[in-house]
Amino acid sequence: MKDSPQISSSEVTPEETFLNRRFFMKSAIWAGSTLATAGLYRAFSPRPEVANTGSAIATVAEPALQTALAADEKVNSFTDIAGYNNYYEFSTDKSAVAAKAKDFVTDPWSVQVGGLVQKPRTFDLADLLKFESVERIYRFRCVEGWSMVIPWVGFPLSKLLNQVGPLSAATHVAFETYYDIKQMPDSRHAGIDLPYVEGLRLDEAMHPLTLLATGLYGKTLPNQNGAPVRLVVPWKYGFKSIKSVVKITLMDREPPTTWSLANPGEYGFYSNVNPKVDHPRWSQAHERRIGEMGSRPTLMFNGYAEQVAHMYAGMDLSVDF
Ligand SMILES: Nc1nc2c(c(=O)[nH]1)N[C@H]1C(S)=C(S)[C@@H](COP(=O)(O)O)O[C@H]1N2
Ligand SMILES: [Mo]
Repeated sequence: MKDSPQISSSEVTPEETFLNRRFFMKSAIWAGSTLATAGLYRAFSPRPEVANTGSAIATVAEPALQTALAADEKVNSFTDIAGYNNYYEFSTDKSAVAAKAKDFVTDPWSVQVGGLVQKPRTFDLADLLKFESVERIYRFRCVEGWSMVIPWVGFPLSKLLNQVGPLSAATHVAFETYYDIKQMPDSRHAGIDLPYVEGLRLDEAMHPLTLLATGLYGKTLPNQNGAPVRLVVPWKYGFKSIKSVVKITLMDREPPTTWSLANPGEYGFYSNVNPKVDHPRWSQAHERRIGEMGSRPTLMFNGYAEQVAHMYAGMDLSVDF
């Protein structure tokens, strides 16, 4: 998992390439030779015409893991991912978020990590970008009933937590989003208390699937997707994946979370994707994949049951929802 530096996918192409690469990765012949495959991508794939001006982020290859995680599903386009957003600080209108977040200042940036840790520390943007980046194609399921497949770039949250050293008393991790009414004037209509806060149990936070994302499609994260750094927890409803994180605090109890504060009857702390536990106002059995007609069944833990179900053994998921 720690071997060859990989040509960033963004130097190659978007969508087509991700699909091609996944095809190649399944074939042992190509899995070992990223440079060779990158050459082929150039030869076979047209240049992208996406409006992603972010700078490229170098990633390391982790072919075995990626083939296991990547759904055999089409990756959503950059336009879908960066044009249909929930980021209430900027707007409650999904198609308006990108424009309203256009001038959001994400550099300089710092993330304060503290609470029950051995070595509290503030990470600035450069520190965060020093973590070895990987590319992960994850399904992403919003509690509202839509979903996408997103090629994230980032690093496991566990790597950052290991640097600060959680104390043995720590059981949970709290996260907080940046908040500034001057930069986020429409937040007065958000209808939720801000700053946006979220939380995980420590074992969920340390799980290898849990990422801090700094990019997507091989480039810097667009502001509307939570630049410069956001959480991604692919087996939970999208609102757990808190954007533009400025604070991470290790705690000895369950931290408050924005949507359960707003409506505890509708949104729980765990919020694991579960087709058998309906939202009080709608079914969660199916989802609409953005870019597709019709609907598809929602999978238990969003399709990551094999990796995460053990963490919830013995729990009644309709009670601890
Ligand atoms: N700070 C903050 N984080 C947030 C939100 C938000 O409004 N504010 N929306 C959440 C919800 S409901 C979803 S579905 C995802 C959307 O992420 P995306 O726009 O990158 O698809 O972000 C989550 N993180
Ligand atoms: Mo969501």
